[in-house]
Amino acid sequence: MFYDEAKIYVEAGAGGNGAMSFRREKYVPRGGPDGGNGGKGGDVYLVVDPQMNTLLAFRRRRHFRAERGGHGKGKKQYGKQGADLEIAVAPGTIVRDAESGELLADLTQPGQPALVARGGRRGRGNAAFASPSYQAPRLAEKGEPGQVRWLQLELKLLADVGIVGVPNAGKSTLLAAVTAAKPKIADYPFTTLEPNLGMVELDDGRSFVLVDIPGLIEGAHAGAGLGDQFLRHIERTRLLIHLLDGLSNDPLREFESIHRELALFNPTLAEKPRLVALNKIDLPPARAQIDPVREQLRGKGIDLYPISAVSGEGVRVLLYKAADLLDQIPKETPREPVALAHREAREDGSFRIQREPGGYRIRGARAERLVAMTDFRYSESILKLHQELKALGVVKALEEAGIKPGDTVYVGELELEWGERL
Ligand SMILES: Nc1nc2c(ncn2[C@@H]2O[C@H](COP(=O)(O)OP(=O)(O)OP(=O)(O)O)[C@@H](O)[C@H]2O)c(=O)[nH]1
Ligand SMILES: [Mg+2]
Repeated sequence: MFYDEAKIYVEAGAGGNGAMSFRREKYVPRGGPDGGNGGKGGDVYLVVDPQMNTLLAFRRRRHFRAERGGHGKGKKQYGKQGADLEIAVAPGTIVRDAESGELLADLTQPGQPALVARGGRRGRGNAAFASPSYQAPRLAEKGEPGQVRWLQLELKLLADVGIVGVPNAGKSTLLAAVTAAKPKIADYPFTTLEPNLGMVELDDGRSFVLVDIPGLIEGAHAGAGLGDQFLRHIERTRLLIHLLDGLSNDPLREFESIHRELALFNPTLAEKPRLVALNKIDLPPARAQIDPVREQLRGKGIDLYPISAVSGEGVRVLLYKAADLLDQIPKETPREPVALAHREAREDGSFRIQREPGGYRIRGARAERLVAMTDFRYSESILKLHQELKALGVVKALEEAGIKPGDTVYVGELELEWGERL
């Protein structure tokens, strides 16, 4: 099981309904309208929590709802605003709309919130509609439904250094030797089934995050072995340690085939700065390979770092070299979160009319919102909706499409019967 992808459902709170109410007082024969507005629905945000490093939490909980706004009441009492909901995600989480695939946010910085579902607008109470020429409005709006969507979360682990190599090279042994991570280690290939992360802390105070991924073999990009599904975990690392198995018959051939697999997955991986280490030099057959392998790599302009992950020989030199290189390679500058606010605030009045069996469907953000906010208990609300749809051009478009009284009009989740006034 891999926990670096998750699909979650987010639902912002609906706006509270406005109230329809008239003042009742002793000795005042006709009180004015005093129905208060509803409260705005709560928004849903994703926020980076630096403590988290997986999306594991979303296997236990997938559905998230922000609070709805309170309903307005008489005596001009406003409904309370629905509380926003913040969902904690690990740094490096990429958020997409699951349906459209649209990138919504790329969350790297702690505390950086991304709005992913907008709470519904408040419904206005009848007091809000009162004017000198309209002194006793008998209508109120319903709150707008909150935005609802499925999100696809993807976590690219933010490691600085990735260890790559054939199965059994000793990658996990090296990770375990230099960090507090406790990966599974065994003398058979494909011991590691998912990436392990650990923090290296050098005694000069420098530190970096190391990730060990499952072993690669020739053809990994086409699915051989465990395939290339883990390579995305090292796409954002700044440096690779390519670990060669000192007990292999031909470490250099393996070096080249792994390098090809990296390039086939993503050419930038093959271009990443890297250190090449030959492991297991505590064993004589491995030690005997140092000179020939070093010689062959030198021909390619590559230095070799002989190490033993078990005895520790050469490891310190390798880690210091890695830290020195990292000092020169800038960290990926965190990108700004994709701003959603302005894009969604711009709700234009465009719409389409579609023929459906037995009626017509209106598609368009504003038209759908106006209908969703109409409280059909009040005939004045229906009249107001009619005027609004007329102003948008919807009524004319329906008539041109040939609508007749009695036909059904579908808008969002509602079905309306086209009548005298609508
Ligand atoms: N003698 C010796 N054995 C080592 C050394 N490093 C790893 N090994 C052994 O090599 C075997 C494989 O080690 P792992 O760390 O599991 O190898 P890996 O590269 O993570 O393997 P996969 O996860 O399967 O890709 C284990 O039996 C280790 O004990 C070393 O420096 N010296
Ligand atoms: Mg391993």
